[in-house]
Amino acid sequence: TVDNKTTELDTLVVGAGFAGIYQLYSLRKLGYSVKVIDKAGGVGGTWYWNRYPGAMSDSESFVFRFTWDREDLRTYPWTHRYLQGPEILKYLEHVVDRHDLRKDIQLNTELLSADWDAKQDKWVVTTSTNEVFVVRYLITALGLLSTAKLPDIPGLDEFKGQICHTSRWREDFDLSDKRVGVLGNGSTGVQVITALAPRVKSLVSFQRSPQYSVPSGNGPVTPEYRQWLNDHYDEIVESLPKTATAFGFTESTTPFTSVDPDKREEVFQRLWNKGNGFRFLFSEFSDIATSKEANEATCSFIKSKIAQIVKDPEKARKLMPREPYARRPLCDSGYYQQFNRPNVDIVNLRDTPIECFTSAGAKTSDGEFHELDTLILATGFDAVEGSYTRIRLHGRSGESLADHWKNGPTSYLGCFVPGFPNLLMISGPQGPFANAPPNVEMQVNLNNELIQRAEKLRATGKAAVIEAIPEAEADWSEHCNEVAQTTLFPSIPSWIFANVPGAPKPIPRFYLGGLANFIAVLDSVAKAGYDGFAAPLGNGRKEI
Ligand code: NA7
Repeated sequence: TVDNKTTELDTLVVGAGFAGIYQLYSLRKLGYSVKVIDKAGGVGGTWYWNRYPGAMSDSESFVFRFTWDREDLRTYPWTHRYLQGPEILKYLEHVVDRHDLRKDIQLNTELLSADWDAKQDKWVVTTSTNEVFVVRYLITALGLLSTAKLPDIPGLDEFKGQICHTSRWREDFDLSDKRVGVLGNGSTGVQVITALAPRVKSLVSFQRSPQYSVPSGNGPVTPEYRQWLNDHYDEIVESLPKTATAFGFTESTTPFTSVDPDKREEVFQRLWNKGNGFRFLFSEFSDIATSKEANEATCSFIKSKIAQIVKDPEKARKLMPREPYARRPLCDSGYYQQFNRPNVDIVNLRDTPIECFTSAGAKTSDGEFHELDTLILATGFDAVEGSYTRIRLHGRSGESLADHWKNGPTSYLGCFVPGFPNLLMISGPQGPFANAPPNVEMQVNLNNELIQRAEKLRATGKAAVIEAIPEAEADWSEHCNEVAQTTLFPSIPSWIFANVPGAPKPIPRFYLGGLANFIAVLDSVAKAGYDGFAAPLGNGRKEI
């Protein structure tokens, strides 16, 4: 028999990363009973799990933190333009302690199932600890990228060396005298390759899609700069939601073609010198992500840099991207330079795919055998909906969320799914694509606004739940698709824009219209009497 403990709460929050921490803090402040559960053994979410060498946020330090604690914003120490993974983890632990949040966070507790009980308008949640939580609101702060994706390559199970996915890093691995293979070269692969190349006996990077990367421009910040930030933090915080990406700079409104052709190279060089992938993509030209001409010029510039940096022409050839610059932009601290080391090589998997792994390494289609002691899988994540479809989540009709999303993940405003009342997703599918902490803060604030509205109605005897109507979901999904089609992102099957097999049309996993436009939509939704939400909380219609 199972010994179930039942706890009744207003709200259960799942996930103790940036989103869960702020959600807990703010709901507690509003006076609701709330608990956070997380399957990890510590807080920090992404930064708890991703402990591979080189892990770093490429949002700049001054905007990769909470803005709601202004005193902490000004006093918490940091030294460099970017924060390394362990520093971010330490910061989040600090926030949890500073606000005494730990007492409402239950670790080592995984959400197993959640069922909507329409008789009492509550979620009944079971966990890996044999507990039951009966809650009015279920807030999922599961993270965009938390379910590791493992490659399906023959013989992988037979590999006898050390092996791990980057999000399950094995701190006990000694790599110094090892022949290391790294599979994958997204943000993670680029960071781990750059960090490990100088430290290992040899490293071979297996790349299916070589990527564009620009310098991060990392370095120490001066006390004067920090003081300037402290003096201006109020304006900075206010400006973030008025921008598209919330990365701490204002996106350019200057189209590439409006700039004198003789001056364009100079602009690219300035961007290269300044560093940061998002600045490169958005801060000087307005249309690199949307105009073919601008994009091609950007590709040519970065390719010319690769050719200059990488001395061996054959390695340089293999490192050249063969696609538009239309993925999540990368930046690095000397990534291409690593390939000038004699102990570092690249295998281009489009030319020579891995046929199989054996106990001792990888065999590629050209007949070469790559002997490996260690294999690092930097193969990314079952992104966005991957965190949801693996849990048993059943809505009003008993339909599972996985079933609801069989043609691809959709939502109203990135947070709400019809048939799943009072399920509030933070960073759910088709939410805005922007710097995580400000983006998450905005979504938490939205949740709080809706919860307060529903609770006020309930206090007057109305059975109010927060539930999107199907037309609202369909319209929002269509809108996300239209916006995405104005960009070059759909041309590449990256985790930002998935082409779900069998889906009637490709489904973007994000609203690519920017944070400021998203907030404008939220404002008009509220002004129209909570358009797209079921009555009595909303107007029960879809008008805007
Ligand atoms: P990404 O960006 O999804 O990168 C995964 C990489 O792994 C990418 O290079 C993939 O190649 C490669 N991959 C995945 N599966 C395979 C197989 N089966 N064979 C060969 N190569 C494979 O994940 P990251 O962890 O780097 O970054 C995720 C985000 O985290 C990042 O954007 C930041 O926002 C934080 P492909 O490109 O699919 O050809």
